[in-house]
Amino acid sequence: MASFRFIHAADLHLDSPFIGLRGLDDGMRSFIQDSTFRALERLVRLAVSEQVDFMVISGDIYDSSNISLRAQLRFLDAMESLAREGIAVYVIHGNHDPLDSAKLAVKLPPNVQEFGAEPSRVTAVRRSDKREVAQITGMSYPTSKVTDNIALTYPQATRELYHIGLLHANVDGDAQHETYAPCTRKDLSQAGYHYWALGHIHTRRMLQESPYIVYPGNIQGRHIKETGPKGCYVVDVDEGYNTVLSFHELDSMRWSLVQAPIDGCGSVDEWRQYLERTLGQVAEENREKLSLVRVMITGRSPVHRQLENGYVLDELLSEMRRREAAKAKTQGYGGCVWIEGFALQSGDVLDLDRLLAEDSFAGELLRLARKEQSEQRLLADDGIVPYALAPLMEHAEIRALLERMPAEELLDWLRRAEELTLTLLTQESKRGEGAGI
Ligand SMILES: [Mn+2]
Repeated sequence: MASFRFIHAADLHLDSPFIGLRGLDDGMRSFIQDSTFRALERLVRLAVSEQVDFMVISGDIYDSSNISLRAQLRFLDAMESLAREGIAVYVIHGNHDPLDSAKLAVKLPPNVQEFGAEPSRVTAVRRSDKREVAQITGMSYPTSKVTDNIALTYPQATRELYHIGLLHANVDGDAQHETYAPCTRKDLSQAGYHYWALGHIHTRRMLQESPYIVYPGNIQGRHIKETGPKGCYVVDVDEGYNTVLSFHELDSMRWSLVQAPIDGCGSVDEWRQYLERTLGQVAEENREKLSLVRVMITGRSPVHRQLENGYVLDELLSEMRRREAAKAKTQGYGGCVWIEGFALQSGDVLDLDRLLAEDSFAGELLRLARKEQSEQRLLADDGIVPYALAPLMEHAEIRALLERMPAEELLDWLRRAEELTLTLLTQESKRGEGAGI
């Protein structure tokens, strides 16, 4: 047995299109557009500087089955750089880049081993002395939709060498991702491998340590649901097969949710100053990166009424973006903060506890809204949301949009509706009192 080191990366999603980002100037757009390529370059540099023996990539190298030539050529470049260093790369393809994808045949250098549509096994060697160190088993998706438990078709481990399984799959049914190649940790443990190098789930996750079952996450976040540091694992295996993982960041721009409560703010400008300070801290913490943030506006104060009025936030957004774009032109994208959007979840000043206990129409409404704000209720046939959406569901295009809408967005609507109705109702009763009714 001999010690060795490898990199486990997955879900590169090269040339991801970043659709749906609005208000970008050309410079910012191309910086964002190139982010997956920059992460790939960093991955190559890391492999060289860490002197790894080989690299495994667990699927979704490319972003779509209609693979761009640009993405293929960049990947080719990266693989050639690794070839010059004598670093072998073992690759499987996933649901985004299955074997039947339309791509031009760019021939990869011989240091790259791509697995086919059936599980197969190859032996990896240590770079320095060519000693055999690991058995690598993997298979690629033949088509984009693989719904069988393919993990069960992987051959059992032999007694020789360290066993690594490359698998693009949804392990233990993560509801946030498509359930391709569904399997359980138990299925994987039974194969007798030492390390399952997974891909597909974009959130970094160590599912188990004995054997290791690991999602490294993608190498560059692509939207607001992919927050936090993104990168890959460098894995060290010693003579006794003791395995140590260390995570390395590869992203050059980072998504995050930023809370900006309005509690205690007497004016929009007071809140704006508070927001500027908060974003200043984000910039400070990410001086080498572009930060892409969604500002969550929470809390209660009279400022809510002004923010609810649309144009205030629209204008603030475009001004803050304009300023950051100008800053980027002079000092680069490191330390810039781009607001992806505002999420208005705040409310006017209301005594909710009193209202909840009150025997009034507003009280009854609040109790009903609270009851509906659970995901089970949201999806229940007799819930208020299906009832309220029924007229819209008759329109085919709107129905298609609504059916794709995540539950959290529907909950957001419900909260906004609750807030608006309560504000109107309580204003109404205040006016009533004033008029002596
Ligand atoms: Mn993926």
